[in-house]
Amino acid sequence: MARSARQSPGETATIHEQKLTRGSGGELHQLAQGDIPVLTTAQGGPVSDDQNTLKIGARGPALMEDFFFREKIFHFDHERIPERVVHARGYGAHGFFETYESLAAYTRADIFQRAGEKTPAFVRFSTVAGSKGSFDLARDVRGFAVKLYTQEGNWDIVGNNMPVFFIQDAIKFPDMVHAVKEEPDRAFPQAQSAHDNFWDFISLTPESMHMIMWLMSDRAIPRSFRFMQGFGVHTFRLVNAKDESTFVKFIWKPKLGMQSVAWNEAVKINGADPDFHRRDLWDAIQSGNFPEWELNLQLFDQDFADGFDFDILDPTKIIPEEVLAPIPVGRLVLDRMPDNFFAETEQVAFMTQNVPPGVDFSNDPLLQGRNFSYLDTQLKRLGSPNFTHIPINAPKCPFHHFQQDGHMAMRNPVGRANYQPNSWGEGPRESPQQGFRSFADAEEGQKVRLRPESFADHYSQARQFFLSQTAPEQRHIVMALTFELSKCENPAIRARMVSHLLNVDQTLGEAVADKLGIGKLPKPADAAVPPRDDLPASPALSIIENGPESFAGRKVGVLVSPGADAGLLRELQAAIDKEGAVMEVIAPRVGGVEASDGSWIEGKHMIDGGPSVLFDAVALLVSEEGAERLAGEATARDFVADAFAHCKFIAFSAGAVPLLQKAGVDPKADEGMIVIDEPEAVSTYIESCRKLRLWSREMAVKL
Ligand code: HDE
Repeated sequence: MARSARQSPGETATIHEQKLTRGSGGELHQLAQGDIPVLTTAQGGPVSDDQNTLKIGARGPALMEDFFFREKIFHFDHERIPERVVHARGYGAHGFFETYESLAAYTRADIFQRAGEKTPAFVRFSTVAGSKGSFDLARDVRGFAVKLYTQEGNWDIVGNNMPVFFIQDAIKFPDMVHAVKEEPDRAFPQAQSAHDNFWDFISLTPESMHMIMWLMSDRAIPRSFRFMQGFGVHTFRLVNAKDESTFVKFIWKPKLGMQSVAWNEAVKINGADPDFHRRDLWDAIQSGNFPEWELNLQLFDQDFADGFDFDILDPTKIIPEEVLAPIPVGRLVLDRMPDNFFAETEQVAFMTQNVPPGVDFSNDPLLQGRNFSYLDTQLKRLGSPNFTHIPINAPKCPFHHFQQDGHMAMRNPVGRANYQPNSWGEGPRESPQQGFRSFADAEEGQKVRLRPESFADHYSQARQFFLSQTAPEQRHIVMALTFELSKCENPAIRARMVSHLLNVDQTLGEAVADKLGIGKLPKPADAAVPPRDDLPASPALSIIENGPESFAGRKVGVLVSPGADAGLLRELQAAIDKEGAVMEVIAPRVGGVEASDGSWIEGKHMIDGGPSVLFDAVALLVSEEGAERLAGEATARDFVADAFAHCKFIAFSAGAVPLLQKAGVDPKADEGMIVIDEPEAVSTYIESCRKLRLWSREMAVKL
């Protein structure tokens, strides 16, 4: 029940029938009344004045007695918890997983028993290296962590958007992370791998070469969380009711296809909207465009593993989709944002060891190490072994155990017996039938610290990845390597990296060396094993080859000026809506402009706030007069020049020509330039946009 507040000191006034009080600065504050609840302390005590501390006289010293002030400041002082040591910057959403068909033949996990079964899910996407407040479009791996609240407890698939990892053994993880994070003496660079320490470590760690190809590819600068794949990375096991095991790899595939941005674009997006990925997910979910992924399984047995070119326990290797087809087994839909970021996204605790009966681990040495790390890290971060009591981490199925007490215990066992066996007839008991049974794999051997010989080939799959990329994607890898290594001050590190690249691909190594200005090509690095014959290219590894079928989920930025053709704008809006895409208007003033027919076009952005890097395609609906005025503004010229340089499709009304010309863009440059006020032009434009980018322009613009 709402208590009525006593009035604060100070003059009160009734304006628009709301009770207001004047603070010491003369500003007005609303008072509790009617439906507005009374402000209280955390102990529930009503507060009379939230504007002034308790003092002796209006100008006197503050009093320790002011328990309300002390509680408020005390709590504020303790608002921060340690950020995650890796994956600190993340963004999450709720949703569900829907099982397509029963997988009982492979697993006894309850989640896979019934077609159509829906399981609540929470997903957190993240970057790895940057701090919590870093920008979204760092060149980095993205975390893709999925918590499935199954009827047999929480199952966490703590994956990344790349299917391989930098290292083969968990003992190297602290070194790898130290190397990529800011250098400890100077505390920079933030959220980037372009520095000496990272490349020093990498160039001394040949097992990372395959991952480096992924990290230098466009996969590391995704356009949206919604357009990236997710991978469990390690080989896991599924175990059925007969205790038979099948090896499995987990792959999430986005329904809207894959898409990344260009590096030059990423750099600018980070300035224009550091929350680009967050905002994108928020906007999509809040507007009812729920992103969706299909869970695919690569299933295989011991015979396949024995016959495969590489060790299935080696987390620096993939099984190409062309060698072993992934099978779609369900879909993940994200349909609700958390109510509170901290309570849910920040406090969510993912742990690789959270698996239900019917899912089990392999001996991948990275996975084995992770199974220790994730529990340990939650205690540090969340401060109590009772972190499972936090609603986001609590199972949604019945659970019973005897764990008790500790900091922040929200629920303890009830009754007398808090142990078992007991003769009180109280409490839960274990169940050999329903409980988790580890797959009884036979293991024997000497205790050793050894890397298996079968992990020794570090270059063949790196080469396969490079050769599987389209020409623009290969160019991007060359440019990314050149950029990153150009930031290394020590020339020896650059040369050592080139010596590895020569083992991946001679032309790649030569191109990077050339762009870095390395006059004398270094000798290729010594390889632990001789190179094998080229592996067949895998088209599944290319983003461009696996783009969307439509422009759905993408965004068009329409730049308008006073006198813009309102009819054309409506036509464009209708076509974009039909495609399932989004249109946003950019105007010289955010309030909008008067259109040709006297109607009013509202702006979503002003030009400085809506540069073209925030959109997948742009349109210029400007009158000739408007174009001439805009041509005098640097931001408007950048809008056009960037859209062109980033190979985007540009629709423009005939009046826009002066703006294009001033921006240095030839209106007839290529088929990506579409005059929009001609018949059928709107549909031609939308059709073109489905290709996302006109990569053939890239060589001309030297992106
Ligand atoms: Fe992690 N990792 N990791 N990692 N990881 C963490 O756990 C660790 C690895 C991944 O959104 C930490 O709760 C070790 C691979 C994601 O909350 C920590 C090793 C993959 C997230 C940890 C790895 C991942 C983490 C830090 C090498 C892809 C964010 C905070 C053996 C398959 C989860 C935390 C979220 C987070 C340890 C390697 C994915 C320290 C020791 C490989 C998506 O426990």
